Amino acid sequence: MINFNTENKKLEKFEQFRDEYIKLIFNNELDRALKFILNLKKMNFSIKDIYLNVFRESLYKIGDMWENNEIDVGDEHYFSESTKIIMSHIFVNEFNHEENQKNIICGTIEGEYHEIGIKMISDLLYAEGFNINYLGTNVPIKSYMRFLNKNNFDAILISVTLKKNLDNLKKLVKSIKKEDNLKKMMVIVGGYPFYEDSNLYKKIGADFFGNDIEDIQFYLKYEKERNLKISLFFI
Ligand code: B12
Repeated sequence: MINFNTENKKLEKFEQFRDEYIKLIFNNELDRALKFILNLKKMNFSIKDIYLNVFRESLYKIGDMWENNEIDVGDEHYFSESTKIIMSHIFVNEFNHEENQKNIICGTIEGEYHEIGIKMISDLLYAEGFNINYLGTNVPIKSYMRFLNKNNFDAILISVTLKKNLDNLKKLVKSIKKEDNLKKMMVIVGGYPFYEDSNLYKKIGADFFGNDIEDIQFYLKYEKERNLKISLFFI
């Protein structure tokens, strides 16, 4: 049973952490911001909590501040780039990675420059042992197809934030689904437009969408077990 009091206290704490993190970055104290984050880890907050409740929530807050003209676009760029630097530090120094043999490719669709969401998902899956090929932003459909045909992937995870980029995503998924050698690869999509419409992924032609890391972990695990059962059946 969920204890709402404990949950509320935890959320209040995270709001304080988020605000302290924003303050440190805007004071140009990147070093102290990094130490602050590493200290949360020492206090036994999980990386997932830090990623989702401190980084993600601070970025959402920055987005609101930008929309309300409280900060300039330069401040917003500076904040997101600083967060990427800190995430890279955590990725290199704080993750234990024990490979589980599943190969995943992650990136954003052509036209899409919002990458921190998919980088978070990709980092957290890496921490779970998935072998990650991270391609970053604005990847042309042709390049995805070339990359997919050269390698053997269990799943592709693509992120879209701006609705205007959904057409490109649909084209990519269509190209993937046409290829016989990619039939077994799971196509997973996510990002802002998928929060609004839980059936959108079907219209796009994808196999699954995830709002969060838990959905994806569960789906990939379930698929793994399903594949295992299928292969055992044929032995
Ligand atoms: C940082 C930022 C930028 C940076 C991005 C830097 C970078 N390297 O990523 C830059 C400066 C490039 C940028 C540019 C623009 N931005 Co901007 N940006 C943001 C901001 C502040 C934060 C985004 C972010 O990192 N969020 C944190 C991450 C962790 O959250 P997330 O993306 O939602 O990801 C989570 C889930 O969605 C999910 N998820 C995401 N992808 C995937 C994929 C899969 C497969 C799965 C399973 C899950 C999943 O998992 C993540 C963890 O929970 C948002 C504000 C906001 N509310 O999000 C605006 C925002 C997204 N931007 C916006 C706009 C309008 C723009 C511009 C058009 C501005 C302009 N006029 O130039 C351009 C467009 C650029 C482009 N073509 O892509 C609007 C979008 C409005 C809309 N809904 O259409 C927002 C909401 C700001 C606002 N309040 O209006 N932006």
